[in-house]
Amino acid sequence: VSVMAAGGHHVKSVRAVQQHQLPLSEQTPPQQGLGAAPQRKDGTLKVSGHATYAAEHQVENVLYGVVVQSTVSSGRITAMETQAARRAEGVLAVYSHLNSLKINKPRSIPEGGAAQTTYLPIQNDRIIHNGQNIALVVAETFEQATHAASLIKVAYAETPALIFPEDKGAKPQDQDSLTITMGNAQQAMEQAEVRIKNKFITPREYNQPMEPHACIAHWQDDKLTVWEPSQWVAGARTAIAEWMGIDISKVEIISPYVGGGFGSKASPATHVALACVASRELKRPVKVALTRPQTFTGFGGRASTHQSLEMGATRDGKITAIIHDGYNETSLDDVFAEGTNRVTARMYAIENVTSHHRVVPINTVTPGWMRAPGENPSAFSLEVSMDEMAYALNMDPLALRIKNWADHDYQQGKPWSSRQLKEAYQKGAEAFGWSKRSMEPRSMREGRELIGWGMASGTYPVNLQPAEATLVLQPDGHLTVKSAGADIGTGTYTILAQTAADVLKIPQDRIQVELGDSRLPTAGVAGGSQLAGNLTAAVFKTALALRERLFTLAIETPDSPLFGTPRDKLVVMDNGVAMTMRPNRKVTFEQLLSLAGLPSLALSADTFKGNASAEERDKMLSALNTITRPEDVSAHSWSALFVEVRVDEDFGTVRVKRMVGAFDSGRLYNPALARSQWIGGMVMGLGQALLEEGTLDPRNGRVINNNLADYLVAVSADVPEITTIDVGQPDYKATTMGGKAVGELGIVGMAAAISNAVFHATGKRVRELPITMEKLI
Ligand code: MCN
Ligand code: MOS
Repeated sequence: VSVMAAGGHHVKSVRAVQQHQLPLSEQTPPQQGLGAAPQRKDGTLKVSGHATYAAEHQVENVLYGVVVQSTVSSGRITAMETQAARRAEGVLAVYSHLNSLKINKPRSIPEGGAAQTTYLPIQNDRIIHNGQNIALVVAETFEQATHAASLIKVAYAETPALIFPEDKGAKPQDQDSLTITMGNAQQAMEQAEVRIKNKFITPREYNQPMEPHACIAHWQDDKLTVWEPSQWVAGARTAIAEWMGIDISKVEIISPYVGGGFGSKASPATHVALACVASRELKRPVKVALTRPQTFTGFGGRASTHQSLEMGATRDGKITAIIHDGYNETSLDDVFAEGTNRVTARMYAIENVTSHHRVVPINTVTPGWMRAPGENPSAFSLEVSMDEMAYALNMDPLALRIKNWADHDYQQGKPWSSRQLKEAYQKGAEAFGWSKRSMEPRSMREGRELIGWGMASGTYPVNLQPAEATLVLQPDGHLTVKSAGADIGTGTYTILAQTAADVLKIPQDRIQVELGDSRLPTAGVAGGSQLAGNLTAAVFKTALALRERLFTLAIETPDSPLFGTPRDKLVVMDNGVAMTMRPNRKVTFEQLLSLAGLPSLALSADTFKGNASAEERDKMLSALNTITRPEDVSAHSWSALFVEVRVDEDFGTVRVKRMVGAFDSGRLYNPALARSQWIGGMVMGLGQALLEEGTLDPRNGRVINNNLADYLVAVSADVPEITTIDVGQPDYKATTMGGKAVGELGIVGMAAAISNAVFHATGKRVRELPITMEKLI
């Protein structure tokens, strides 16, 4: 495969391993089933503007809500002057703590709920962070609401704020569940022949999907419909029902298209609560869109992390101990842990590891998920440390990794479900030309440019949640696949059609997929890189059941041409059921349904264990603590990343010249989509390495660069040639369909690979992201 990337650069994809055939595969239409790469179902709709995003939905009589945010970090609101706003043209209401609309406390994610934070806007005068949602102005037009919001004056009684986790008075809290104790790290460290110890910092980073956070809430006849971009409609429904104090059956979430989320649309943010209560109060639909600056504090991005990592090894390169401590900031009200030791004890064969993670409550919005929370900063410190250890030992960084190969999961004491990481090292190194690398920093250059080659490894676990699916076959051979799961730009629409096509041999253009609606068969979160595995499993099971149903009809319907045929002689093909060796003995779906007197054939199946009640199922899919992992094995995706950077010697500017990623994500459901996910992660990692950094005003905690002109993300011009290599093998111990995590894998380790390459180019170690020019000159 060879296509043009966004930047106009050539992107190569190398197929290293042939995909195994589906166990149940008969002749699948070419380029249609799992493992093929048919065009994206939603592709044309999206590029032609026909995919309707939440706030674009046309609702009659809609009102516009504009959020007002605080301008101080800590204290109380002493006065809020809203009269001018309320009198302004078109304004229906100004809601604040002064005339609060009741919002109930939701259960937050760590408590087994679905809300990202338990903070409740406009319930009282308390300020806990700058940019906090403190009022909602509702008017007939967006312009009127925006103008009226600008007329509101707020006075505060400020109290000293904790702006940074290092501030005096900030109190770190241990996260016991993240403590790792293996062997005796202290003793092993003392005995180690070579030791390194360093500090690592990653700054605040912000999810900035193209579609900002914008919703429409419509309260009607005691029911609430919310058009909300959502990675998880079951979770959104639960969080909103809790806020509103109503039953989940009264709430419907509609979210067929999501313009990116990267974790930030896992749960509805608090402006959604404001839209919902305002709609109930005013009995009209209310649309609320955060402005781009408001998205920097209307919900949390990646917390800044601080880590100290000490590593000990023998002279010949056997790593004997790691002592690793990290912390991240969280809000005053809620605990969000960006577990800095998520990969520390997993990646290599290390017997002695001690590690702690802490959170430090400060005056900030509760941080949230951002692509590979935990694994990402964890891999940064570990993989830069590996490079530093390689230099301390004068050993090739790749050779050091292979020397410390873990043949099983040392942390959990379990076998790997599959681990094609050596293949990734090898194929990646080969494609990159790693063997031609000189060890010495500053030893490669072209004119004024220093050339640096660096590498790192990444990993992401396999998570599991059950799901339901419904398939409806029409007499004309059209099939509809239904699931509440989301497609946030990942390809869910496409892979579910592929799954059904694989079993039922129906061509793609006759398959319609309906997603992202809480009325559809329930599904879990598009988060933790698991939805693809969870939903393909549910659709596969349903499709098999539907095929069996068709066989039964063919065998048992009196006038069927296949009446009485042994079941094992039947196949589905060409829009119908036929006999294996005698394709002329055939009945079309249309004939069959008509003979059986069925207007259509609908079938549902699910992957829940046992006979969970409807209530238990809802609960399972609206709480994140019900996510499981495969039991007897340790299942993860793996990567080896190689990069070349060019550093301008005089200016210290870093450009990434090329990136090679070799990935083990198990079986790929759609190699084109998987590659697009991997390179998306790599590009986001590039931005993290070189550009992304939320900057706070130390006086008041304001996010200074709260816009896309000042908060820099990687754009096409930053993105070089990217090669991806698939080294995965189907892993049926990990998931039913054999695939492992894809969505977040590409970002994990990327910043370390770039930092390592920058060291090779310049001889300077940058352990604090992003790697900007002032850190290199
Ligand atoms: N896939 C595949 N083979 C597999 C697994 C996945 O071909 N074995 C492909 C499929 O096209 C699938 C996609 O990869 O739709 C992602 O699958 P998966 O890894 O299961 O991830 P989820 O569907 O759960 O998606 C969420 C994941 C996360 S957690 C973040 S964060 C992230 C990511 O996806 N946010 C994204 N990728 C994103 N991509 C876009 N465009 N926008 C985001 O907001
Ligand atoms: Mo992804 S950060 O798990 O939504």
